Amino acid sequence: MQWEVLLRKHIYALGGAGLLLSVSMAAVFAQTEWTTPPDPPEFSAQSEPIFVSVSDIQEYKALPEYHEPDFVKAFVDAGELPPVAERLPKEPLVFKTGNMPDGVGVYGDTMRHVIGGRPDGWNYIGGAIQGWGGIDIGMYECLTRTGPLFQVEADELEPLPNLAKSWEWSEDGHELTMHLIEGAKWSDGEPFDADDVMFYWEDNVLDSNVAPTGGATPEGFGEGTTLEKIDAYTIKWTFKEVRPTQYLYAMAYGSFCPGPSHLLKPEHPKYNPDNTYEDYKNAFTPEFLNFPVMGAWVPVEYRPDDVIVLRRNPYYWKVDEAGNQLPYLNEVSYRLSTWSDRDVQTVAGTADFSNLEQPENFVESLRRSAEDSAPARLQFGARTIGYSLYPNLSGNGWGEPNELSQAIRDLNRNLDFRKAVTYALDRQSLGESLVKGPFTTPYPGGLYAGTSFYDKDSTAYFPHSMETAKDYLAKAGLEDTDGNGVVNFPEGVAGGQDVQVTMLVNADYTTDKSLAEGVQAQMEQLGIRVVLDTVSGNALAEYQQGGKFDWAVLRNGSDLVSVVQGTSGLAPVGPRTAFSHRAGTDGTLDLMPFEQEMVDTINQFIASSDNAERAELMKKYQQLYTQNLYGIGLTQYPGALLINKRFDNIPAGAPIFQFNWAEDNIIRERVFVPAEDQSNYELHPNTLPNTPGVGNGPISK
Ligand code: BQZ
Repeated sequence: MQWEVLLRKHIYALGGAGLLLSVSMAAVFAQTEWTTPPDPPEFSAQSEPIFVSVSDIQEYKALPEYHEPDFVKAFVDAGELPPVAERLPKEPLVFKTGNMPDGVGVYGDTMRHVIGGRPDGWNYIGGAIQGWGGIDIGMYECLTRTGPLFQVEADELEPLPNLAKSWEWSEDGHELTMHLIEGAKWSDGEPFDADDVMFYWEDNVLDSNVAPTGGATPEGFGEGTTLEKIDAYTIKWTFKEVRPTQYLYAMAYGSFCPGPSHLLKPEHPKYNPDNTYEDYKNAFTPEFLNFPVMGAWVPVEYRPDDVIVLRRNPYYWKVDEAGNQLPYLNEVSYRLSTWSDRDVQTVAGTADFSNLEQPENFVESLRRSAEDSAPARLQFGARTIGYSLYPNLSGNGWGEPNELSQAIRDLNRNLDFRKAVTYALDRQSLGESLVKGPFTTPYPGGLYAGTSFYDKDSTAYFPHSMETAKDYLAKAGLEDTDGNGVVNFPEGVAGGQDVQVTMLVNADYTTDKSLAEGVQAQMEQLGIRVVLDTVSGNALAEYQQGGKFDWAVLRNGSDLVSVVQGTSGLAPVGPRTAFSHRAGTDGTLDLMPFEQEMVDTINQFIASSDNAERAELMKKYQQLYTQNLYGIGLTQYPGALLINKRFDNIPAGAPIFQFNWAEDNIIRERVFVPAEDQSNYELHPNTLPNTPGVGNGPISK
């Protein structure tokens, strides 16, 4: 088989690959109808991380001198920028040379991304989307950082300081005092301080009219948690739980990345009665250039359906140990194309970065990358990409279902119906429909076989059996009374019509559509009609958050991969925390008993700092999830990092997805191109944000 030859060149025995596998024989199920999942076929991660301590990666300290690119120095000499030392905080974040695979870098060059998303605005905390693919990760910095944790020893795991440079717990463990980096500035020179943090918390997270893009909700930080400003650079959390270190992960990317309050506050309806919340969310369209960021790069050009160009942030608050202000790369760009094209262009060398996550592209990418002349290196990691079918479990109106959808919701809440669906799924053939070979493996649902909390014996797996599936369908009271091959609701339910399910699918990915079509075909054999509702990524978020679906086929987030990142997404711990079960129109969550047990287990997990207890709680969670089919797993497979060979400082074993995506994990602000390998690909060489003539559109409002 072609892939065998290609793989052999690339990979060897599966190692830890940054994800520790723990197998416990302790919890053995009482033998029932389900089994444990089949052992995945041998697969290889190409390289393993070099495990370090958090302190090996970075520290905060003042250095004797600082440096900047020559072209930036020209702006200083022209009086258009303050000297670099004045543009840096008192104690910048210093990346340690020992953790840089290729050491201190040099300035220059650009990293060219291709993405399938599209920007609808820069107000990330207000709910606007920038198109994904690392744009937001490069623009918005968060209190803590977890992407690079793939290289941190498992027993030393805790989020990296970031905008919060240090913190300490009170004696009683209910208070967490955090110290923000002092003297850092937004990319427009305005100071960053606690007012930015409090605006994000009070007027975006706590304001239920705002849906921050990273999905933050108050419950994500614990029921009843409060946050207060102590002074310009000090904030204090107060939790009901004792020392819930878990929430430090929620203060990382996605859910606690403050925006520039000096620009956003005047647009927020609380401070500007002329604005609606929609006006606030869309206050900074993609045409608005030089949107102030704390990130390494600033948007300076936007051409619809063509490109977004970002140039280095002259006030970026991180340096290397030689005092060089980061980033080394002067520019990053994002071609607005498709996710599949990202793979194709990176393999071909016309782009520089891709998370190879669509199996349809695996073999061709492997073939090309195996050639010595290949422009990009390809590095497979562990199986951290997975898809599930999520039945909408709300029975009390979330998403305002019509009569048919309400009847489907009621079926979704019936375990016999969910068992019929899971037994009808032939996961092996679903995986092989994406790519042949050792990549995919049947995925039962729940925690991934790779996280350190995974326990095979706590994982219920219902092997494919169409006969058993049909038995369960009958048990759920469904029969094909009109003989058209599709079962009908019982008399008096939805007029006894055919059981027809609307299934939400992300239109931006070939893989999502392939899987959905596979599920649709297998459900047809079972006797359920599935209608695909295929929507673009930006619209998908609204359908999903709005409950506008009967079923959804979704690629899973970091919560099921790492457990500690996005933990509040593991169960409906609050009205707006779970993918597939949110509060109904009356604001209440109609949890089923097993869901309540899942919520209690997650809350206990978050409140516990005892590792043994946490491991046991996750076994219980896995049993509840997989025995009750909270989500119905489909397939799971590894991703591969594709990066152009000219870049240095790419950490060994960086997974494309674990605590976060590779755009965060590889620490792009430390990535550089040796002088002798630098390209002429920069689109706006020798320019800086907030300088006239760079891109199209206004420099500021
Ligand atoms: C990676 C990622 C960086 C979002 C997005 C996209 C959105 C989801 C998810 C992935 C894209 C890439 O994923 O597929 O490889 O570059 O951007 O953010 O799927 O539709 O809403 O959660 O991260």
